Formats: sequence, structure tokens, C-alpha cells
Amino acid sequence: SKTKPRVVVARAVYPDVLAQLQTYFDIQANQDDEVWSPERLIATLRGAAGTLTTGSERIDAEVLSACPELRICANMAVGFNNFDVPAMNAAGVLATNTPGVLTETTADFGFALLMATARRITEGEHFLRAGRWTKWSYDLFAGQDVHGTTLGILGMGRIGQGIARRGAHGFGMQVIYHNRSRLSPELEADCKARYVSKDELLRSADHLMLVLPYSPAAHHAIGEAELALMKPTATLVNIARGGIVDDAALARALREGRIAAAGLDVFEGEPQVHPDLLAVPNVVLTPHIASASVPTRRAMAQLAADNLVAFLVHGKPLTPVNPEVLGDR
Ligand code: 8YV
Repeated sequence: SKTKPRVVVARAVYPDVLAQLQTYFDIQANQDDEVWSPERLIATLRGAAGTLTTGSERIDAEVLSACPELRICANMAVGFNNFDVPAMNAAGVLATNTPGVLTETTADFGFALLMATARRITEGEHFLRAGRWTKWSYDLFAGQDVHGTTLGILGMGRIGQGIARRGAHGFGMQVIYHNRSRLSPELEADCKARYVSKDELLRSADHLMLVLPYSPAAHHAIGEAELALMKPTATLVNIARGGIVDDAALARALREGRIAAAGLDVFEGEPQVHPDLLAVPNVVLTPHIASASVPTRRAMAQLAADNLVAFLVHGKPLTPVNPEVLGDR
């Protein structure tokens, strides 16, 4: 029989998904759940035809030139800013991601973070756990309303649309959005969302949700100048990527009360968190878990694995990021 192609699973993943992959591939898996250094990643990837990555592993020209056998990188994430896609195109290496399977779970979490932020849920819990709750008072953890307010969404892909529907249909919010391109009139009607300029979005939103993919152009899309346009009562929620927000500028704005509060699931340089953010009370911080429901994480792992089999065994990936490398095959 033919020798199986070698595939590297760069992070620990569900054992049964690993077992499926082992029927098709000679698997080398990261067992200790530590992120491999770039050197270790390159050393392990040498001679492999494919790899399952999770968003932490950088695939760039250096990795690609050291690993000429590599044909596919299957990311267990919808975002793929860990991939240098132009370099992958030049090397003829396919990238796949996991769109669709995490949309509603991530939109749910965006709303959970918005509610927790606006209504000061974690601040209240810390206060209670610290034994400081001794009496009712009229303004104890009085926050901002969510229902009936204006929801601003920056980035209107699948997840942004899921958040728009929740806001418009569930909470009676006026939804405005800004995006590289406008939605079709049908989708705008379905999401009850109105397209506005980025400036108007910043000025008008009572709650601003960031759901855009990271790219160098999106670096610090929310910085000092953008925060200055927001209402002092506004909340900011980032479930997109670290680096889209200037975390130092945000910490200053929160400390000085220039916006009311923020909810952050992603950070510049995560898993490090800017110390100034840890020092302000009016911010809810979570460890990049917006897609982390049990069924959704399983579906993401399965789709990443299915992409490896579909491409390396059958020649047809399910959710390619750069289908142009497939040529006319
Ligand atoms: C992942 C994510 O958990 O899908 C994405 O883009 O950020 C998360 O769902 C993370 O990238 C690790 O795979």
C-alpha cells in the first residue's frame, strides 16, 4: 500500500478527531498543549504535506521555504491572520479556515459580553465576593441600558449579521454598521441594519461591537482619535482580534471616563494583557473564548480535519481561503 502523507497537528485537539486523521495520515501531534516556538514548528513541519493549526502558529515565507513539501494549512478558526496568504499563494500552499460553524455561538458571546459590560455584571460579582455588599443603594452598579439603544457594528460578516439580528429582533435596538462593502438590500432588511460612515458609527453608537477581521489596515482601527468620537456613556466590545484596538489608548479612555466601559475577549499580544487594562474596573476581560461552546469547538476541529482529508485524499477542500492555488484541478 502507498505510504500515508505526513500531517502535523500543531496543538492538542479532540482525541477522536485525531484518531480519524490517523486512518488517512501519518500523524505527528503536539501532545503537551504548549505552543511550539517558530523553530520547533519548522523542524516538525519539515517533510509534512499538511498541518492543522489553531490560529497561534504563524505560517510565513520563512516556514514555507523551509517546508517545500507542505501543501495545506487547515486553521481551526475562522480568522486566519496567522497565515501570510500572499506568501502561501506564491508557494502554492492552500489555506482553509472554519467559517459558518462558529457564527451563532460567537454572536451569542458578543451579546453576553455586551450585557455583562453594560450592566456591570462582573464588577458586581467581584464586589460581592470581596464581602463588600452590606446594603442596597439607589445607584449600586447602575449601568447602561441595552434594549432600545443604538447598536453600532464595525465589520458586517456572518458574525456581525448574527449580532445585528439579536440586537434588532431580540432587544429592539437600532442597528447601524460600517463595513468595507455594503450588504445587499435583502440582508440589510433581514438584519434591520443601516449602513453609515465609520465616523457616524463612532458618534452614534451607544454600544459599539467590533467584529472585523484583522489585517494591517485594521491595526488600531480603534485608537485615541476614534475613542474621542464616542459618547461618554458608550460601551465598546471587541470579539474580533487583538491589535484592532489600541489597548493603551483604551485603558486611558476608560480610566478618564471618556467612554463608560469595555468588554474584551481579545488583546494585543495575548495571552499577555496590557497592565493598564487590568488596573481599570470598568472593563470585562475574557480569555479569547467567544467560540468556546462544546458543540462549536468540536465542529471547528471536525471541519479543520475534514479539510485535510478532503484536500489531501480527494483533492477538493471544503472551505478554502485561497482557492486560486488549486488552479483548474
Ligand atoms: C479560535 C477565533 O478559538 O475563529 C477564530 O478566528 O478567534 C477563535 O474561534 C482561535 O482562533 C483559536 O483557534
